[in-house]
Parts: sequence; C-alpha cells; structure tokens
Amino acid sequence: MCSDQSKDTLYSEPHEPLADFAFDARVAAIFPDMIRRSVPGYATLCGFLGLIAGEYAQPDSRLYDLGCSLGAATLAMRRRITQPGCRLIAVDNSPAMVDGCRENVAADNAPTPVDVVCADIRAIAIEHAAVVTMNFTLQFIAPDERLALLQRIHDGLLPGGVLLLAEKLRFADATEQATLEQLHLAFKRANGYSELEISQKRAALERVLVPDTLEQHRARLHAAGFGQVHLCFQAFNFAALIAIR
Ligand code: GEK
Repeated sequence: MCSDQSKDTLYSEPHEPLADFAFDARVAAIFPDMIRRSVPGYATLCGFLGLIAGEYAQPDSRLYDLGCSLGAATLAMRRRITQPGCRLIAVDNSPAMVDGCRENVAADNAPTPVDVVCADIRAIAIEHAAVVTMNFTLQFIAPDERLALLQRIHDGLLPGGVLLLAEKLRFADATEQATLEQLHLAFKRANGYSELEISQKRAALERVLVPDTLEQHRARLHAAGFGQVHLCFQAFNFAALIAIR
C-alpha cells in the first residue's frame, strides 16, 4: 500500500478553529496508519472481507468496494477471487484516495481486473453484483439517505449475492455505550494517540460520522429487502454484518 510508512500526526497540535473532518490529500497520505491505529480489528476484518468475497464471488459477476479509500478491502477481495470472469469496481469520491488506490491496484498483481472510479456512491450504477463491500463507509452517508442506498445495492445484487457492511456502532443502552467507547479510547491511547489528538479527532468527526445501533442496521437491511442479516465480526464498538439477498 502506498503511504504505509507515514505516521498520522494530523491532530497532534491544537487546531483553532477545528474544521470538520474531510478525506483530503493530507488524510490520504497518512490513512493506513490512521485507520490501523483507530479502528480495532481493521486488518483482521479486511482479511475476513477478502475471505468472504472469495466464498461468494460468482462466475462473470461484479464485486464492488464502495468507499474504497486506498483499496485495502479491494485488494483483500481481489487476492481471494478464484471464479472466472469477475470484475472489481472500487469507488470513492475523494480524488486523493482514488489516486492512491489506483497506485496500490497497479502495484498488486492478482489477476482480477479492477476499475477504480472517482464518484459518489449514491450516484453510481450497481449491477450484476455478487459482492458489495462497504467497509466503514455508510456511516459517512446522511442518515436519511442510507435506506435508499441499501435498496439500490440490494436491487443490484444477483440472487445469493451479499452486502458486507462494516460500521462503527453506537449502543442504545447507556452502560454498554460507555463501556465499549471506553475500550475504544483505551485502544487509541495504547496505539500512541494523545488526549489532544483523540479529542480533536472526535470533535472533527462529530457532524461527519453518524453511527447507528446494530438494531437500526438490522432493521434497515431488512427494510431494503435483505432476507438474511448476520453479525459476522465485532471488536469493541466496531462491527461487520453480512446481508444476503
Ligand atoms: C478501507 N473502505 O480502508 N461516495 C464515495 N465515497 C465516499 C462517500 C460518498 N458519498 N462518502 C464517503 N466516502 C476503506 C475505508 S473510509 C472509513 C473507508 C474511515 C469515502 C471517503 O472518501 C473515504 O475514503 C471512505 O468513504 C471512508 O477498507 O475513514 O473511517
């Protein structure tokens, strides 16, 4: 992956005023370090997404990675596809992320072709899909637009196709919320983030990343038409669901 060596120091100094978080070139340059130190289980989960994609890929189908960033999930999926005639479509609306993703795809030699597309995932066609992955992307879509996007994904899946949805969770129960949030903070501290970095990042994300509860995700996925919805991964307040058409 490109930029693997660059350390995330974006919030190490005071920001005044503090702007909303954006996936710009500065974030893209340190993204692998940021996500690895911020999201518990991220590397394990990427491996699982690849494994599941390998299981559910169908001959001559498409596999989508929506909100691909630098392509970690795209490449994890690409390396596990053994079915003939598959095509991966990796989509992100951040030009800096798309540039980095194209570099990473070009440096990887797995055989399945990949189209890296700079577009809004709310506007692209989703067709003939065996697998759609959204690895920590739906949480950045406005809550009132989430159901329509999931319906379009459902309608673009082949019978037996799957959506792999990973998200940061919030919890309706205040004790569960406090306990798991505390563990997430401990994870960030253990990975070297200072209290200033943690509090500034949290404030910058406040209006940008809006988490749902597991119950909201399940209900929305069923409302979008998915017959089966299963929790397949959880690390503190981060989880992944597999939804099967
Ligand atoms: C990974 N999946 O490493 N259209 C397209 N892209 C979008 C949109 C949108 N409307 N909104 C946000 N994004 C990746 C990690 S990061 C998660 C995904 C995180 C993109 C945004 O530009 C960013 O690259 C990505 O979604 C979210 O497996 O940083 O917590």
